[in-house]
Amino acid sequence: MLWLRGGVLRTPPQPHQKKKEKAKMSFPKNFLWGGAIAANQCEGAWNEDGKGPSIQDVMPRGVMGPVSDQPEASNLKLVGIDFYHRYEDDIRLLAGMGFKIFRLSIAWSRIFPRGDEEEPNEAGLAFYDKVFDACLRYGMEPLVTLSHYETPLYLAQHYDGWRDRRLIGFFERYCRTVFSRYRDKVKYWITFNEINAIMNFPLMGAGIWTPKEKLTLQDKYQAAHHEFVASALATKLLHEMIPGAKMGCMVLGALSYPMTPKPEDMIAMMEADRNVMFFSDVQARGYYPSYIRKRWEREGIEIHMEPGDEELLKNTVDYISFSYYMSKCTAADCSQYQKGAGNLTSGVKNPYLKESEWGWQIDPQGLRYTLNYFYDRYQKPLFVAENGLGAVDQLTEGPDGQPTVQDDYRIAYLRDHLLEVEKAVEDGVDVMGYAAWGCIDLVSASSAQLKKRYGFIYVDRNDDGTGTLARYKKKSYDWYRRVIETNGESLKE
Ligand code: BGP
Repeated sequence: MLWLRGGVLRTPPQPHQKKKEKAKMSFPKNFLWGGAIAANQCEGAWNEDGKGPSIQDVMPRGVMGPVSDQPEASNLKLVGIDFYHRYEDDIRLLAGMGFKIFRLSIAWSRIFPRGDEEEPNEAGLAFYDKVFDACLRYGMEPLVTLSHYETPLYLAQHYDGWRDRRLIGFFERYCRTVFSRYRDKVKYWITFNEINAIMNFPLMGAGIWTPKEKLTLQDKYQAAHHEFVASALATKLLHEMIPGAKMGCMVLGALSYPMTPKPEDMIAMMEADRNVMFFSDVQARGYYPSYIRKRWEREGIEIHMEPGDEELLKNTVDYISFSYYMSKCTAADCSQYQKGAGNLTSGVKNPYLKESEWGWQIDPQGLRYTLNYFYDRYQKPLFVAENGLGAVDQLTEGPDGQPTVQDDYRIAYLRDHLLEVEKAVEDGVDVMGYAAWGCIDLVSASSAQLKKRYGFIYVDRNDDGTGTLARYKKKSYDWYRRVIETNGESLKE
């Protein structure tokens, strides 16, 4: 029998021509497997070797609570997990899983304690020399975030953070200093962690000291403009100073689904997603999109730009990175639905998803969707800079008599998400790599808790500040080691 398809006569598919069962996983050979941390959530040593305080040192309750007048002992970040003194052992442990990449941040106030000095703090620079050397010795590429929610406190209190244009110059000096110092050690960089966080959490996102209730949209977009210019300048500098090095932007990637197929819910979704994509649009395309210019016009927002700003913005990033923990739902009228919790953002609860102990809805397929969404929009390489499950872990005795955690729930979460990353690769998306968030337990950014654990490595420290700080491998440690060793093949087991 002959089939007519597309005007051409064809023979029907024979049994042996049926779609083959896929034999191999599609992760590229050089896929950057690894994990991620941030300085303020794990280093501790908040005032050692000349470090100045950062905004985190006065945020004892994360974004959930008020700031304190000065660093106070109850703030778990002041000690963190003591990475500052234990980095060598921690890096060795992480390397034991075969990490190819280790995302970490430089605490800006270790290098420039106030932020506006002319000269850097040599002890701070020397610390990161040792950290990067250790990474390279153990075969891991460091991927460095220049600003991960840790604006120097002085810049927040005396300049109102990124609302002041002078921060562009201070950031430029900081970038020049670290690019020149680490030119032979660091190839991968990110400018601002979750740059879109400025809209909901202006202090954490952009070091803005003015209480957020007093800020107008104009204020926030103006501060974002300064960050965009600074980011473009950093990208330009990096390309000039370290040929071949790659700069990425980083956004909090929580995209929305429409609550119903009603056209007005679709429009609400489009608008919600633009609030996220606006930030990568500017950094990846190099100009302000028409939808935001129209919005500004409608709302009477006028962004002050200096001559040369728009030209500078054309220095676009080499890759797009994002954090992914959850998706959310939206509707034209959200009031009739139950509100969901979320990572620095929230929407309407999706009735089809389960959630973590902190109410974040778990949606592995949303990661495949997000990867495709970003790639369709930019056709630039993507890096999953954060993903993971914050959970309460119980320490038990392992088969070898050592303390451990049977964290099958974490393994299931990560496996499900990684399988979706693989599907995205199979969809044709260029995914450079994947960093599991909080690969070693650390202090939570939103709630400043330690019991919200993400790691493959357990750190014995509790919310009341007790604990020996000893490190123990969880069950997920060996699981992830095998995933990396087999370049993802073991995910099928
Ligand atoms: C992102 C931040 C991280 C991190 C993570 C998990 O928003 O970039 O710093 O902490 O979320 O969030 P949390 O620590 O609140 O669980």
